[in-house]
Amino acid sequence: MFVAVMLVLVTVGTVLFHLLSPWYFTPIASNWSAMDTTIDITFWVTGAVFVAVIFFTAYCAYKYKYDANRRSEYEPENKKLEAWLITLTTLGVIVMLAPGLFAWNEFVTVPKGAAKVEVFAKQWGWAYRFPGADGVLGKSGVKLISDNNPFGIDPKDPKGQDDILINDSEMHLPLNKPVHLLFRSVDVLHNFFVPQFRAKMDIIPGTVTYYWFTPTRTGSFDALCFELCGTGHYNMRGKVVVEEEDAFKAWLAKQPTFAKSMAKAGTAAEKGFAKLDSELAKPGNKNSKRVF
Ligand SMILES: [Cu+2]
Repeated sequence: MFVAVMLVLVTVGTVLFHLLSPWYFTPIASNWSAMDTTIDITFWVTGAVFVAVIFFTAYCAYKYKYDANRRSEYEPENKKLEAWLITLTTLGVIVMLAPGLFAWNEFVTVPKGAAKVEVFAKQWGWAYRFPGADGVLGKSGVKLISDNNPFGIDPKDPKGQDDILINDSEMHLPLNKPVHLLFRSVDVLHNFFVPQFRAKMDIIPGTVTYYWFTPTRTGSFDALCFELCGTGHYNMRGKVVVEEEDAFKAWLAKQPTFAKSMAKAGTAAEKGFAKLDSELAKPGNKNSKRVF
């Protein structure tokens, strides 16, 4: 009897703890409430099975307690019980998996007109690229990456000239506008996750992965790398600031385009060379000429 009562109390306590606990998902800030719904359904199904199994165990502990006169029964097959168990298990699995398939279908179907933004992952930080006035991201490749061109954008592609580069872990997005995030990695596997957006995706070197979402409330949200990517993984933080469209546009207008950043890098290099040349020209300097 004691064991049966304890089992029931632990079960009731566990369910109450889940229902009354203050620790749950952080409040959502995107259109992906379907993610929460699928997880809630899983909680309901697994919760019901958990309660049923433990209550049945408690019932057996009480009903079949030790009795010196009782003979044990041997029943290796019970077709009726097996049919019930298989049917119920199948139903439970379908109820848990089917809603996820609908949510996934929506997740990988990007709505027309969603604004493209590239998320650029590297050990250990984030950078971002907006497509600029033409709405198209210029061609890029890891082989083109250099000190002056950290995003590896093809300088010969005219569509890349107006691309806006955010060489910083913080990016801004406009409120209530669908965004199509495209993910590139320079080195290893990463994963871009903003808990409030309920969306995450692996970032794989050599390919471009994506997801889309619509930010539904303003605020500043932490972006985490969700794939163990090396010793600096824990510190691979980003920030997404969701704000009204005007504030977003003002922020974007302050960011440099690819053409501008290349020109700036070029001028800086020229200045550097000029300084070097004057140093070399000083009397007594053994290296009379630079060789590059
Ligand atoms: Cu990472």
